[in-house]
Amino acid sequence: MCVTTQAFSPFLIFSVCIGFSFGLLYPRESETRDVRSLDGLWNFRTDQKGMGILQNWEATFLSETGPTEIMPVPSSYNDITAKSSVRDHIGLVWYDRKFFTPRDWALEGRKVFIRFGSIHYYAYVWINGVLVTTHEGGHLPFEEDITAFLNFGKSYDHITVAINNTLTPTTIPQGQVKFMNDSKRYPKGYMEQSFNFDFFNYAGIHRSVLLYTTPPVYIEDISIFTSFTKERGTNDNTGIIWYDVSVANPGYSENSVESAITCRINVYEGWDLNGAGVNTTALVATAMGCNSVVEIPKVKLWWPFLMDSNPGFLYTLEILLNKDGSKDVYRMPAGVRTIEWKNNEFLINKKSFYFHGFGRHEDSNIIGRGESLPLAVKDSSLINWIGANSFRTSHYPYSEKIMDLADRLGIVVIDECPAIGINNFTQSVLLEKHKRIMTELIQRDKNRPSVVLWSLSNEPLSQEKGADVYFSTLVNHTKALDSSRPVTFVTSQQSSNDKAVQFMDVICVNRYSSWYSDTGHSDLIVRQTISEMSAWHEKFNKPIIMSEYGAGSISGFHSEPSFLWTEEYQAITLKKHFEAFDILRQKGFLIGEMIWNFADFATPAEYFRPGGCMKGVFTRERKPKLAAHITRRRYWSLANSSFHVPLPEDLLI
Ligand code: BDP
Repeated sequence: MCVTTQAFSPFLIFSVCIGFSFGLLYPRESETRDVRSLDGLWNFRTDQKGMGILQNWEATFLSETGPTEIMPVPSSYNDITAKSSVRDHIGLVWYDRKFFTPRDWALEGRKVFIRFGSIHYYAYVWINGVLVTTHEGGHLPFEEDITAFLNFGKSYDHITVAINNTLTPTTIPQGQVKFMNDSKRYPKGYMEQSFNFDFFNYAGIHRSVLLYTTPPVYIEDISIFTSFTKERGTNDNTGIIWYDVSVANPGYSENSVESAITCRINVYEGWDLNGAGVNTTALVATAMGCNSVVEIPKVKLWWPFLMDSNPGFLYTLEILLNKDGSKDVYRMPAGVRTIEWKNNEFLINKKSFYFHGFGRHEDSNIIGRGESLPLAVKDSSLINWIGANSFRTSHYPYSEKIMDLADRLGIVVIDECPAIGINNFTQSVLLEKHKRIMTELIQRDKNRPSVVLWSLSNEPLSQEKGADVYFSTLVNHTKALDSSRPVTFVTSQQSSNDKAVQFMDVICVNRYSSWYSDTGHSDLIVRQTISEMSAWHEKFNKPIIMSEYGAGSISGFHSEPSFLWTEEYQAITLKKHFEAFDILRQKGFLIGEMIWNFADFATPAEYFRPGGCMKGVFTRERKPKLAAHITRRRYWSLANSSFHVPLPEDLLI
């Protein structure tokens, strides 16, 4: 949908495009919807050379096809067992389990969907032996209407999922499988998988598997766009939410009499993190129509953490759909905020916002990239402790649970697509896939107040032939879906040779001064950082975020004078960058600094990495290194000087 906001409000004039014709709303219970989880212990087995497909393993229970293991869902499968053959498996793996579908789910023309939060990388899904859907690409949800395949209270249902983790030059991210043909050195059929990234290629059913129901005519999608305007003669603001509800199956009628579809929107103060009901006394605004605007008097704005004493304020948007006898109710969180960007500034709610945060990974011991609520909450709490106001979902979209916490806590997010290290830009198949994944990402996260910037890719070979056409096409595609947010990608090239930065709204640069170049020479960091960032700004006149910098340290390694891999060397590296950033901020175009990385994370077996990438300011177990304390001082001091936030009393440094 493209709306000209002037049509709804006399105070604002600009047009913005939001919305899609298909939907993937997060499954939430309501008076008209049920949700059931299929998380739990599934059966699992690896498959050699696609035998399972040839032998139709989906037609029977997996345990009847050969030996199986017990596999928790959600989780990466790699680190769950004690077998390297599971950890390092390349190719297909299989999962199955039984479940029960209630009899009353068959009543009143209801529909039943199955929804996967993320499967990495390629998924096939069978219900009772019938292939119901396939999906390519990890980190994003997909769903299917499976009403026609279920047994509804008669007997159990059986679900089988096969997953292929193989990455190729036309997957996103890319990878290569190499067959080793030298029979003196390798057994027959030996293969190795390599990629253009350093994190472990965890695979499996990474996020929750949910069954949910809808009425026959149902709310398929909602797009919102928010703004606010001063109330005349007061210090208050009126919040404005433009919304667009798309309705699925609108032609359905119980008694074959055509009747109109009506939508009513109620806005309540506050949001229950489980989306379970509302406090009716907190109703603040209401509107009629499936595509309209609702205005909130004396609005409470969504503010980033540390910019306001009440960050992350959310309203509940309640959508009531009525068609004939069929009703549907869906509730979602909504934060009212604006974003703007200029050549030297980023503004949230018309105030200058400076990103100070991290690149992260979804990564931890045992569960790999599996979704974990305790971990998501622990990480949010450490982000809070350290005084970060933002993170980048490096190098793929994060789970909806992490994103929900960011919305609720006011943590600002740069939302990144899984296209890391991509190259070979003349393949249209890659571009088409990349566009589809951006569509799916925007579809999932378009309504989140925390998301302020789309990142198309991390460190593509953007100096290569074709990168200009490729990235300008992607920018146009992204802006056609959402013109309300700026677009970037993260470059590791030089300002002199990069072909894609010219199309971006914000420049994000990764640089490892004194680590990957001039290793050990931390005395060069200030000079090099200032001259490089200034060169980018001089050439492109756009705002810059230093999106990665840092050094590896092994927790417990110390030396004075500092030396590579010690906690002191990592701390000095960060401190020297802070010095450079202060000078660059005076020059007026640096809008953010993000340390690589929040926590240590797993990598493939590499002789130059001591058991993982050790650039975390926290260990993989989330214990603070010296760098965490240095960063904590820095980040709280930034909040103190910009917004008079008091420094924590327990700062150690
Ligand atoms: C950067 C990559 C990041 C790596 C980092 C490193 O963007 O994914 O983890 O290098 O090598 O270039 O530590």
